[in-house]
Amino acid sequence: MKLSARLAALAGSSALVLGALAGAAPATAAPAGATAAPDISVANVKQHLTDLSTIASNNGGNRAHGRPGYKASIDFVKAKLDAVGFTTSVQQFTYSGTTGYNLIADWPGGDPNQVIMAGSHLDSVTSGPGMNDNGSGSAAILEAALTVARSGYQPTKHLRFGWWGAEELGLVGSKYYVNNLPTAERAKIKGYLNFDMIGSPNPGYFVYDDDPAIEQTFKGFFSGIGVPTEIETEGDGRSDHASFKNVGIPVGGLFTGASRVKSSAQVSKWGGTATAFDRCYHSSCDTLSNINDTALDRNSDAIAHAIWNLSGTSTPPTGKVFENTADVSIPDNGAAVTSSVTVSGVTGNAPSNLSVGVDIVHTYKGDLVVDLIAPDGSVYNLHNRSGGGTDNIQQTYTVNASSEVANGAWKLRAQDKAGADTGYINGFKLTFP
Ligand code: DTR
Ligand code: ZN
Ligand code: ZN
Repeated sequence: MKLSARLAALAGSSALVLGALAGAAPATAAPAGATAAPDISVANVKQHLTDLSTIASNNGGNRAHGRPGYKASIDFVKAKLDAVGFTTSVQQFTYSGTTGYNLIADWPGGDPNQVIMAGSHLDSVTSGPGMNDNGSGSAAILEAALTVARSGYQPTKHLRFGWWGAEELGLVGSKYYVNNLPTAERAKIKGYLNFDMIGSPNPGYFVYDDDPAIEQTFKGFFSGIGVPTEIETEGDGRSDHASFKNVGIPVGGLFTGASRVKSSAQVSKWGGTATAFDRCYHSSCDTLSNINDTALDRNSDAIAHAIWNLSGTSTPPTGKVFENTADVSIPDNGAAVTSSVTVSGVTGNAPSNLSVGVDIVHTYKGDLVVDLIAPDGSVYNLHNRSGGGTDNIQQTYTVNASSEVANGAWKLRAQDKAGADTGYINGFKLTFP
């Protein structure tokens, strides 16, 4: 059953209340009160790792900054995301005379003023293919992103993913991204989650202790599966989360250890041996055989848990909310229908970030044209037949309605322009921030 986030706005309620995600039972129990995220297929994560390993083998044995294997890695990840509907962009930068690349991927929808971002560096060192460092993090967030698309997840907050270049040379790519992000855009990022080495062969389970809410989200997941964790103490400044933390963005992340030696107490806690967490750190032996599948699986599921729980909730709108939850049937391949709300008590014009909550239940969103109609008849197109056979349109749009007088009758208009699939308007909500 397809997962779908439901705008379960209660009639008359001024708060945007999200129902829990309905759908596939998670492979692991979510902590009480948490949203159950889908299980991440570790087989799929391993397949992405195998593909990255092949890229390294075909390009001189590594995926390092400035080498062909790195750009081939970027192209590989980008193609996967483009194929499932992400909005991707490749950001170029120059370091030590060679071109570097960051890949940014946005999942359409969600509140653009509240962004949850997950990132991993995609580059390796020159000595090897970099499977644990950091194919593991890159492959895990790639599979998390593909699972978002596959499940049709429509979070309240906006989801963004990043794959960084030249981390091994000093967090170069992530610093470039943050430094070139306007201050107003930085402020929208409510959390950055970093995953760098999450499949170490002799693993520990370390959680970054930066932002308390993010830390607790990860800790809650691991306690839910009975795996003890420790705070990552050497992390400060050691990976791309530092670039975000340095500009005041809340950060968190996971780590399974590098060249440091696992203590006997940690062996008692996690198993393994009192040797390095990853004896192949920055070495040619950081290959596919240098991955612990259980650690990779647990951390991949922890990533999904954090993404779903940090993006599926929203601080209720503080402004005025106008809502119509009456069902309006949409005739198959027929005339347009409308659901309307009458706005009153709002002085002046509507805002440039008018929040338009659309909840349409339909079996083929590609049939639909959906518009917002202002009181004076101005038309703002929200959806124009994209999405193919995916079910439902359940998302929040942000419309620049600043040229419209706020008070009056606003309409949500829907028209089905192709045969065979049917549906109805389930809810229409305007929020004036
Ligand atoms: N700097 C990372 C590896 C690394 C070392 N310590 C930590 C702590 C937290 C995250 C990552 C790391 C690299 O070599 O890519
Ligand atoms: Zn490294
Ligand atoms: Zn790394």
